[in-house]
Amino acid sequence: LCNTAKSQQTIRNFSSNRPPKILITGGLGQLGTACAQLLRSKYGQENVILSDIIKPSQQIVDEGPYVFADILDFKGLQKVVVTHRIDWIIHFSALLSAIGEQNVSLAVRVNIEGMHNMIELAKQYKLRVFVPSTIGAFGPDSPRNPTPNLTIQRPRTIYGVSKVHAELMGEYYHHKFGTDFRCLRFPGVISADPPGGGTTDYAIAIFFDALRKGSHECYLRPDTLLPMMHINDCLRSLIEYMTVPEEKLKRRVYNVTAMSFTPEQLADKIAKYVPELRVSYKPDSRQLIADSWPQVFDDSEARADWGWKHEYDLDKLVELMIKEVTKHYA
Ligand code: AKB
Repeated sequence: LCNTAKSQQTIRNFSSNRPPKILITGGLGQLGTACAQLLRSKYGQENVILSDIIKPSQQIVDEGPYVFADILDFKGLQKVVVTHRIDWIIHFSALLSAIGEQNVSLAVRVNIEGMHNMIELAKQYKLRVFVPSTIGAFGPDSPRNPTPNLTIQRPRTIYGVSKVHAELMGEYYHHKFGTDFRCLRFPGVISADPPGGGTTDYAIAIFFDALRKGSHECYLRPDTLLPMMHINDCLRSLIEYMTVPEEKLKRRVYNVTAMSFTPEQLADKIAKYVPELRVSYKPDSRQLIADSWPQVFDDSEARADWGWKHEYDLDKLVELMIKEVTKHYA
């Protein structure tokens, strides 16, 4: 057997002789489509169902199954799970930190009620469920450099509060009902598919601005140190974590990261490719959020328990982003 065939066989043997059927919620957000592409290459196109409440482009439909699913409609979700015989849910739907502050009641509905539906669904149908958490689940009382896996969590954004809630609900359902809840706390995720409404998003916008107009106005101070990772590492950590045998997991919620940098350090690296780059700094309300978040994220438990290892450091990340963002303008 070639390696791919061998690993396919391992996957099949691991989960009752067939690859898992996977539902991704919030599928048209920053992580959904790239995640679906990776999972489809591993488990087969038809086994990964992307969902959202947004009308998809033709390209999304051509790439594989896409369904309407409203995470606030429990019956609708049950129907999707039953009809498609879902085994795993990857629950991406959420309002991020900055946008959540602008619409707290919507964030409560999407991030908290949506999570209740997911965890209940996972319990009822015995699904493996992945919910991303974030560096935003920490707050000004947490140690910031480094921030360990287990420490004080008193976030000051509704996004952070909803993510601590998700972590606790998932752990509770795991202990009480044996639900296979898995959660990684991600740092800022850098991708050429723009996100929306985060505090770490300057680190994406700066690439687009640099290549399009040679200048960027940053809403954070130049010395704001935050943990970050490239989307390739983020999705690889997710997929590796989803396939770790249960007995290897010492906890259900792990910190993962790749690096930490400031806007100034990032701008210096980008200037190697765009020497004329000018960056000005005009901190706004997102500065307060960033100042309450971890500066350096300690992910040693993920590295020790299930072998997490990042691939992209700052130099590699900038090189790849310059390539990918350039393609957008080609
Ligand atoms: C945000 O900035 O809100 C997100 C995150 C770090 O969770 N990117």
